[in-house]
Amino acid sequence: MAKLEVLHFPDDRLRQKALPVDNITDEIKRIAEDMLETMYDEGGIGLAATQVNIQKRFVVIDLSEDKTEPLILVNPEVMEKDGIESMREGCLSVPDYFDIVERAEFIKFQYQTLDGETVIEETGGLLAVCVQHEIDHLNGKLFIDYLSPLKRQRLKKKLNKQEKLQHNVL
Ligand code: K2U
Ligand code: ZN
Repeated sequence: MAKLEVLHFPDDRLRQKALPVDNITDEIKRIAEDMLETMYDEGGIGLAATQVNIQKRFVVIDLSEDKTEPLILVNPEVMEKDGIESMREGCLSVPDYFDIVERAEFIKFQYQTLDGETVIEETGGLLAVCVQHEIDHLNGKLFIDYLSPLKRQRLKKKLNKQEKLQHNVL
């Protein structure tokens, strides 16, 4: 197992559209395990392969308190959406920034397991939000893209200020 580097906004590699997983190889399985270790270590509940610069369509999720219920979704797709919900989101690729994002309240989604089995599920709540957040990553989209231009401008100012402070310290 290994901890992977998580890319941070505004890294352009976060904007790439990931490619489908055609063969679920031992390497994909190993990377998924490393992604779970990285996610747990960073205190997250989801992580997309794009965030660790693997441009392939798979994500890991674990909503359990004791980190014992990992979900590995290969080629996840939302099939149907219903309702609207608003939740305060953060992102391991946008450290120290949280804001309200509107998404579908209920989703029907499909994915392949590491065994190649196709699963179709319907869900709501935090899992629905997390699946949508992670699939956005696979499409090069970040939760900050949903913010108003004013909020995005404020975020960029904050990041520029942090970058200048870091340069002054180094
Ligand atoms: O994709 C990610 O960056 C992982 C997110 C997933 C997530 C975001 C919003 C709503 C549901 C799931 C994080 O694992 S969860 C939030 C977070 C952000 C920064 C640090 C720790 C946790
Ligand atoms: Zn994220």
